[in-house]
Amino acid sequence: MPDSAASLLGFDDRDKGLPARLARYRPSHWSRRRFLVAAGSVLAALTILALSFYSFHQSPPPLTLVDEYLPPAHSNRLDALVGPPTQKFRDNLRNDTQYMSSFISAGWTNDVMTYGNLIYLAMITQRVPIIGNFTPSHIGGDAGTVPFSEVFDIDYLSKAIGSPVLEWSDVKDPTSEEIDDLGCWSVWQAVQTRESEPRFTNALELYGLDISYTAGPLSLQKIPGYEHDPHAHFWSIAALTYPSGREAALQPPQPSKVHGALLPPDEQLACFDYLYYVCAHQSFEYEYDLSPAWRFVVKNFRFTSRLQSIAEGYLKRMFGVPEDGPVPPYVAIHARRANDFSVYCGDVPRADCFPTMNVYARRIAEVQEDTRARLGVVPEHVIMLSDERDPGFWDAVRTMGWYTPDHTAEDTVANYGRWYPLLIDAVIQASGLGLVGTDRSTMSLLAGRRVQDWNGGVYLNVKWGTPHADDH
Ligand SMILES: Nc1nc2c(ncn2[C@@H]2O[C@H](COP(=O)(O)OP(=O)(O)O)[C@@H](O)[C@H]2O)c(=O)[nH]1
Ligand SMILES: *[C@@H]1O[C@H](CO)[C@@H](O)[C@H](O)[C@H]1NC(C)=O
Ligand SMILES: [Mg+2]
Repeated sequence: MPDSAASLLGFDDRDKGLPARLARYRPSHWSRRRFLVAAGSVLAALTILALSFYSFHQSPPPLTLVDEYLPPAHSNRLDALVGPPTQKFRDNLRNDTQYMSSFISAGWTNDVMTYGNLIYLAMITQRVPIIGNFTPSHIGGDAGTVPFSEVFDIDYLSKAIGSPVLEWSDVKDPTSEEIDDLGCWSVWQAVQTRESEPRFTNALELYGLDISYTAGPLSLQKIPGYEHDPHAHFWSIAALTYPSGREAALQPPQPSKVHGALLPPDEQLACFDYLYYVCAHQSFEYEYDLSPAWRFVVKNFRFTSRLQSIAEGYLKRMFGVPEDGPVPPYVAIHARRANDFSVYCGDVPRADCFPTMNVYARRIAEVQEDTRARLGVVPEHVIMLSDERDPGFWDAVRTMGWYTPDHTAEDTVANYGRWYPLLIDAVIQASGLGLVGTDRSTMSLLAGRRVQDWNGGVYLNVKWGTPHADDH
């Protein structure tokens, strides 16, 4: 039976050996008497608080809102730079501001998510993010790049998140011939076991950045050494941007490609090779409602009004409604069917692997049921968007009475460029009252979240892989 007061309070004497300097932190130091005195004081304080609260209850004191992550003194996003784009990027960095950058190298939606992760990481470390253009991969390497700000309203984004967002073309003159050395962390070398090199990027070619990489610590990986999941946590990476975490992780840098420069990771412009596989809590986190990168950042990637109105023109011509009339409510289907998805079919023939029109029709009916019950609206128009090239597929779509944007007849590529069939399709996927997407497609996923969060609509996915995959 315990007899000391400390034991009665649930403490024991295990830490008697603590040095005197630390003894006051020892729980057993809290004698019963001190506990009673402390409890008395707390009670008194609570009474005073309650009384003052009562006397103020009709006019609560105004709150002072502090924009925690807002880097100081930049209300216009370009104020986060010294001035117009310079020949060498460093000449345009303000000496009172810290920055962050990273690069992309995957399909367009993956790249949107990667920029979202970069911006979120910059927010939580109070740095100004510098993002680059979108680079072509699925649409053909020779298609050229497209600026982020041609797709998304970057001024809106900066205001919405309370932090300036910069593009490389704001920082460094895109026509500059200068090749700037820069020290960056390689997250990729730390989190995956298949390749020894940093993640490939176009940073040299696009921005004239000759990067010397330092491999990140293996502890960046969520499950260190586990070959099937290359995710890292936002805060493990963030730790590298503070002196203590940086010092602890430093190792010899690898030579840059052009100058053979050996540079430790830059402190003013923190940079990382690749931030796609990053999460706060769960791998592939954009799939979950908690996703902070979606909720704090990518939700605010609103299409530019130019792109939105181009897409609305397509919708009106498709539906045969007047140019100055409203677009009727519709449901979009995103059918992802290209070879990078059919490889997952294995031995199952394509026709059995991907969903049939009837499988889509059942999901459309479910979307309509939901909007009827919840919003009192039944979107009758259905639009199919897909990366399928087989004309037989598109014939079947028309047989269902569904609409499709006609990028051939509209001459989209000649009028707007190689990126626009994709961009217009993405806006159409995002602007309906419902999206029926393809399971495991990030393009469906982001479009679906836009439909949910922007339009109050419904997002359902179709499962695929076998003829009965979507049975439910
Ligand atoms: N135009 C057009 N392109 C598509 C469509 N679906 C897929 N693609 C192309 O395929 C790429 C898919 O890669 P990504 O965007 O990363 O999404 P995911 O692979 O589906 O997760 C897109 O970026 C487009 O280039 C579509 O409905 N319309
Ligand atoms: C920072 O830059 C400003 C403006 O160019 C300059 O006046 C100031 O002296 C600089 N401060 C430091 C510490 O270099
Ligand atoms: Mg992809």
